[in-house]
Amino acid sequence: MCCRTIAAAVDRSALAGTTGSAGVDNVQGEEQKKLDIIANDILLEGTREHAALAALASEEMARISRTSQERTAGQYLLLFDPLDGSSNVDINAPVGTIFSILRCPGARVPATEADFLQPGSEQVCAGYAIYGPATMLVLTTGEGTHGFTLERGSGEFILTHPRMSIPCQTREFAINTANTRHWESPVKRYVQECMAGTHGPRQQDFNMRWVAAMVADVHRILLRGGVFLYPQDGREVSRFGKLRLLYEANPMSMLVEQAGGKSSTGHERVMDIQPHTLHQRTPVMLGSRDEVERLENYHQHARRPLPDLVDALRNLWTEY
Ligand code: FDP
Repeated sequence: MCCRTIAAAVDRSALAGTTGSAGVDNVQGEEQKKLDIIANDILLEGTREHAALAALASEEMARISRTSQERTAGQYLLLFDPLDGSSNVDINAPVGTIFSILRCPGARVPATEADFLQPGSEQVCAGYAIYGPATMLVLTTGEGTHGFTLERGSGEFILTHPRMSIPCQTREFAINTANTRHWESPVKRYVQECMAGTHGPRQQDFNMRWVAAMVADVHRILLRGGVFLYPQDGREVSRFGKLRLLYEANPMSMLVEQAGGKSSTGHERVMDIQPHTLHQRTPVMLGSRDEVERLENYHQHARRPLPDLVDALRNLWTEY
């Protein structure tokens, strides 16, 4: 219901004058778009009265918001990124809503922020809506990942992509290569080897895609495979990665794992991370299993000093 309303708001944005910046920053110090705020309000409005929910958390809100059920102890906690990739709105490119549902531990009354700090493996449901040429809802409750397409006439989501499955192997990767100089050596090595194509160690040509909306990049991977990387890097802002653990990385990781893929920070499974703060960031590498395992391998390898030297020599060799 909320996703249908957000889809309509995105659809009308150029006509309604709701593209562009709202002129304020969110809790993470990032510029808020008008539609970030609109989508957040739609979700708050549409879920606040839900009997099953104890509290909500959003990328756009510094603190959690308790629902009207706080006294009757709703059983679940809802987390969301109301409009992922929102800079795409201004150019009529895909954006989405990402969400995650957790059990409220012991159905405490009222729920607290600490109740939200659960590892991704505790999620009972995860999903996203993508607002592209068609609006789709992609969901998992732990029994596979399934895609539903909005039929605009009836307003119903019809199951069109049952049991989505990510092939183990791929020749497509997604990363913002403008950040190459900031990456750590295992990520540099991985991307350089992909770019070296048939003459490099991978002995095959790779393709690169970057929509700059995680929801769209992950959607492509669920449909045809690939690997998506937003690693930590040398910049202060992404020292611990860019993506938010609780309402971006965890739900996407559950969807990917339920489709047979893998999701890692390079060092550990994303869904095993014990969160410490609501808006915590994490590095993410997810998608086709063989590629994510290769990345983990490179990270493990890079921890030892000698392979680090080998990497440095390899980088020099590739650069000159
Ligand atoms: P955005 O900031 O536009 O919301 O959530 C963060 C995110 O988008 C992802 O959806 C996207 O993959 C990434 O950031 C884009 O990052 P770059 O600006 O580095 O391209």
